[in-house]
Formats: sequence, structure tokens, C-alpha cells
Amino acid sequence: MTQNQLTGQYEWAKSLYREHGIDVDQVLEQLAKVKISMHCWQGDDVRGFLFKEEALSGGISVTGNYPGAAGTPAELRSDLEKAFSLIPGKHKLNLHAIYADTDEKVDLDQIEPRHFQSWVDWAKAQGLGLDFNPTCFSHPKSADGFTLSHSDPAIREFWIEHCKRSRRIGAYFGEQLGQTCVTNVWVPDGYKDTPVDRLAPRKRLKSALDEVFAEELNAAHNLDAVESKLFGLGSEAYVVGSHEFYMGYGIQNNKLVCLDAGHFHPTETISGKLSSLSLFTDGILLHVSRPMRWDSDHVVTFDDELQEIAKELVRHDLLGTTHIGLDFFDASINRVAAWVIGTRNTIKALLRAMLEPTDALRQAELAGDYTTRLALTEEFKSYPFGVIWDYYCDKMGVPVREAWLEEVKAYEQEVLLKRG
Ligand code: RNT
Ligand code: ZN
Repeated sequence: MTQNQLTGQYEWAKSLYREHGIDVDQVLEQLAKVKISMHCWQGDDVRGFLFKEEALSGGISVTGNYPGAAGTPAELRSDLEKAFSLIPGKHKLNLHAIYADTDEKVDLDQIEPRHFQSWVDWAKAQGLGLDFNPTCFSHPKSADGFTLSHSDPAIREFWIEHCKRSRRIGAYFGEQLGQTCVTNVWVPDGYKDTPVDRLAPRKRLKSALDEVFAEELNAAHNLDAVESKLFGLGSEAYVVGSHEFYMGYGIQNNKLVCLDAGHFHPTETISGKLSSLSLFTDGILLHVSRPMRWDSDHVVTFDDELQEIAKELVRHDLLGTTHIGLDFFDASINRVAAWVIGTRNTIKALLRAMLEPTDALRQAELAGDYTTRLALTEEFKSYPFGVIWDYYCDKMGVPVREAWLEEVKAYEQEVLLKRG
């Protein structure tokens, strides 16, 4: 398609939206300001660099053996650069503690900001923000499935120290990059089978978190988040950090509550929770993911729930206070493509939500005119938002439609398939 055709189509689509009072140019300006935190761990199947010999644990699992996984920080950064070059906008990278880039033999209770200096330098050069996560899994001290809520005080202490240090690293990122870092605590702790005592581990988790968060950090540099889960592989019967647990903890202690789209009952959605949570917190962290049966981490597709999440954020003006992170890992397809698909979908869903005639729909709803509400909602589903999306990609200097795939295929030939 020529530039003229692209612009011509855009002008036509724009006029259709204008009839409903939607200023598309303004929408695109707003969209360009939204940052997505892309997770580093899709690039190497959540292995990291500190304990590469440890198997992935903690009730999460990556399946597939697609060639070309990143094995070094340089390879991972190269793959990330490729992915970011195919995604419109300036975003953030979400790191885990096991991605420390150092020749030293450091354990998780010894990590310091300097072990992540190369990431900071790279993020600065790339114009990216950074987010962070303590890694409370894939480690000998998490082998029996418990970390911050472990019954052994020495093991608990190890993980508390790890999380404390992780927050300081987050604050260092924020200070260095001039962009707030969100440090998200997720622990896998739970039982495979029905426990007798559901309370004691939760008491231990609560007091361990109090210790982790005791140090006051500059909120402009670091914001803390806590992530719940319903079940995982090996923690089918009971997860210590359940939704109720962290909803309570986050609200009481002024922490961001992290909602992972894959951490609830199969028909339970996080889109429905955002409005309630927004009334009781200063902000929310999202792990945009896609549940499928027992898995919570499939590549994000342009499905109803993704669009519903985007609509809630846009309709209720929550984009300023919501931190949008991605969380999926698939080793059965090209890993760079996985990032590009999931991230472009998330941005595309936000665009589509911004192109909704929300005021008219609200008025119809308030007036009890549910006929108009349904009719307009349905007709808008075939409005040409794809044309606007194409124009936006072009304007932002990234490939239009599936043209990005050729670039990923070329990168696969030239780089990924040559890896050992
Ligand atoms: C696991 C949680 C958690 C992890 C990452 C790697 O179920 O979703 O967010 O996926 O920390
Ligand atoms: Zn998650």
C-alpha cells in the first residue's frame, strides 16, 4: 500500500469517528503516551543468567523447544531491540532478579544495583524505562514450594533479604532513568493438596512482607506491587498469596495490587475488578496474560477480555495510574514474534478502546435506553479501527500489519538459528 492510500484511508476512517465526536488525531497522541512494560522473560523461557542450571520451578512452566532462545545478556538485548523496533511507541522493560548481568557468583540475598548496571546503561541508550521483580523461584531455597512464608525462619530470612535488595535495585533504576520503577513481589508459596492450616502461612507471609517493605523508598523512584494467584502446578489446593490476601495487604499498606489476567477462576475476569479496585487504591499493576485451562501464561491475543481490560482503563481514565505489564512465556514459537504479537495486541486494544463513543453509550445507559447501548456497541465492532492502527504504526515508524513478520523471519535466519 502506498503512503497516499494509507493517508487517504485514514482520513476516511477519521471522518466516520468524527461523526461520533471522536478526535482521532488526539487519540493517537494519547496512545503514544501509554507505556507497556514488556517482560524480558519471554526471550529465554524464564531462565535468567544467575542459575541457568536450575530448572524452572514455582508452579510455572514453559513448554516448547523453538530454536534461538537468548543465552546471554547480549543476546537477550539484541532480541529485545528487534522486538521493540517492531512495536509502536516508547516502552519499558520488565526485569527479574535472575537476569543480573555479572561475572561474580552472587546469590539472591547478595544482589546489588551494580549487578544490573549494564541493563541501566542499555535502557538509557534505548530510551526505555525499567521495572523489576525479585525472583522467588528456580532456586534451591524455594525447592519445597515455600519462600517468604516458609516455616523455617532461616529460609524466610533469605527471601526477605532478597526482596529488600530487589526494592533497592528498583529504586536505583527509577533514580537513574528518571522514570518510576515498579517492583512486583510474587511468590509461588502453596500446597499441592488440601492443607490443615491455611492461616499460619498467611500470617508468616504478612509479617515477612512487612519486613520487606519496612525501608522507606522514594515513591518517585520505586513503587511496590504484590501479585496474587489462585493455583499453580504443584500448588493446586492452596496458594498462600491469594487474591483476598493481597487485596487486603495492598489496600492496607498502600501497595499496588497486581492483577494477572491468568490468576483467577476460568470464567473470572480482571476487567470486572478494575473499577472496584480503583476506588480503594492509588494505582494498579496489570499482568496482561492469557489463561488457557491450567496455564496462565499464553501469548496475549486480541480476545474479548483484552479488549474489555482496555475499555475499562480508557473509560474510567485509569491509564495515568495503571502500570501495564505483560506476562507470558511460550517456547513453541519464535520468541521475538511472541513479544511483538502480545505487545502490539495490547496497544491495539487500547487504541480500539479510545475509539469508542463512550459518552453516547453512557448517556444511553443512564437514560435506560439499553437498545441504543447494544446497537451502537455492536455497530462499532465493524468500524474501521484497523485503518487507524495501520496509520499509527506507519506514523510511529514501525511495520504496518503483518510486515513485521518478515523482519522477524529474517532475524531468525540471520541471528537466532546461528545460536549454539
Ligand atoms: C506467576 C506470576 C509471575 C511470573 C513472573 C515470571 O504465575 O504470574 O508474575 O509469571 O514473575
Ligand atoms: Zn504474573
